[in-house]
Amino acid sequence: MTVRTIPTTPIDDQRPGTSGLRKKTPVFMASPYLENYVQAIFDGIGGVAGQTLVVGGDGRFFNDRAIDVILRMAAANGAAACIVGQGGLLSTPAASHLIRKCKADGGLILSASHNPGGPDADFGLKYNGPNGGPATEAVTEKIFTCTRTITQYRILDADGVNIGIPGQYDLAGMRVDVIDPIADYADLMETLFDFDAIRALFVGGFRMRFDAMHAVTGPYAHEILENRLGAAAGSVVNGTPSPDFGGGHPDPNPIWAKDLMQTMYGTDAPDFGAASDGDGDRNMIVGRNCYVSPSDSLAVLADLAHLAPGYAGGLAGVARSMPTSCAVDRVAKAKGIACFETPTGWKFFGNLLDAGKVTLCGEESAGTGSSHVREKDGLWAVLLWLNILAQTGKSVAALMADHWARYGRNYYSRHDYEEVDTDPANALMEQLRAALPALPGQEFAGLTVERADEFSYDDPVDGSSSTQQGIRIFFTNGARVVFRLSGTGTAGATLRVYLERLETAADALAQDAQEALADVIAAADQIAGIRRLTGRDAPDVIT
Ligand code: G16
Repeated sequence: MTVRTIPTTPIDDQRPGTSGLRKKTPVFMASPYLENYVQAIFDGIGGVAGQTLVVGGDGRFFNDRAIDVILRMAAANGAAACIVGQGGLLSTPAASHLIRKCKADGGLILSASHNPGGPDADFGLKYNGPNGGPATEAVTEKIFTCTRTITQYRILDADGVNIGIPGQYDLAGMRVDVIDPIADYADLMETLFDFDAIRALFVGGFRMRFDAMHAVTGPYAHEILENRLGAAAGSVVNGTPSPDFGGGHPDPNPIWAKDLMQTMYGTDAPDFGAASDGDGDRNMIVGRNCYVSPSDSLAVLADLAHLAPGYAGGLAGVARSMPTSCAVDRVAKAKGIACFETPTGWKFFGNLLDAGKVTLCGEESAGTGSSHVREKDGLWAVLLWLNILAQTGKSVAALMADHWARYGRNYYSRHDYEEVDTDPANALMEQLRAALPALPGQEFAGLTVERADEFSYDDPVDGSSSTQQGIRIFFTNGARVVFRLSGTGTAGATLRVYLERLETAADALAQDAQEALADVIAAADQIAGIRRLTGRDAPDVIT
């Protein structure tokens, strides 16, 4: 086995986005694209000599071959050990847990999350630090700098190890531990939730459907929901991970999890429905005839988390990304705990969690999580919901009605315009930015602008500052619209328009969200000229 040092030159487009580097699969497969980026990660974090790394991914097309390259490069760069999920599988939250549990120096997670997988679809890679969380902006910037200055990468010229069989292997002096990807994570869940109470729920005839969307959470859900908790066999559907996610789009929202929605809104629906995404960090919650928006889910979990043993002592504080609805803010206020508002991206929660300032965090993009790991966690959210349902004996719809009656309802929706040409998308944002000072006082679709700004964030823990994190327009009636360009797409630009309005009148809490937001939607289009600038009549995805 020899270590080869291969000369290379920088590749232009390796700037990480909201969550690592995501590109079309053929881009990653064209050597040395992956090799350059892996070497840049290693160099950007100051080298991996003597380090232990966790490596795993969501099983999408190219996952196994990419892991083979990463292991041979880690060995060639002097890493002491790599811990790899059997078959190259690790859900993102399970990888975060392993990094923390094994006190590893960090991890490489292979996923493009909710984006489709396959030879012509998407691939991604990100680095998580020793706290188990996504690299901070500062580390990400160092990695990016290394992609711009790279001159060579190191790789072992050898056969890799068989990651299909658990065991301990040696790769030119680097230990490779191939482990069961599920057991540690499932054990962690048992420490947080009342498994006996949830088991009793199922014994009593409670029915659920968990749609794993042919992605990584399937084996985790089979083990936890069916084997450990006794949900009926068949409660987990689409539970076998496939490299192209069964040809589907593993994004747990009402559009892409349509089958689950139809089941939950059909006759004889189960009591509870849930879905997770490609890498298992997102979740969707839906009761019988009752879809729960991610922002509402965060608010309900913040309100009732104390019903689960892991959170019985209460929450230190909560955090949400800026575009997430303000529903959780009122829960925090009622409980007298802090509520932080961060930019989009789970990496921004890491410092708050590490410093013990918050226990629960969440985002409108179907992500909720807690201090148990440093990633959002799909199955964790499902289990917390189950624990709350078991303790209260109420249905999802009844819990939502209770919540809105107490706190009011933040009608909320996100409209996505996907694969818009980059130039008009950038022009739209530029025009909005330029218009900000003149907006207050103006009226659009019957709503008057109170204030308008561009969100920036000063991290209260490390003092770092992040600017241009979304354009916000607040109306005098308390409604809000936010405009951002997504940082996770792989083709063109995705314009995200986040719409929100608080309603407290008792007889107006059960409206359709799009109808309740009709004036905010119209105002957003008038202010930003969405139709005019993008040429689109309607959003591609509404969540
Ligand atoms: C990632 C980030 C999330 C973010 C989401 C959408 O999630 O971790 O914090 O909310 O992307 O980001 P954007 O609006 O920039 O597309 P995931 O599940 O894709 O890893």
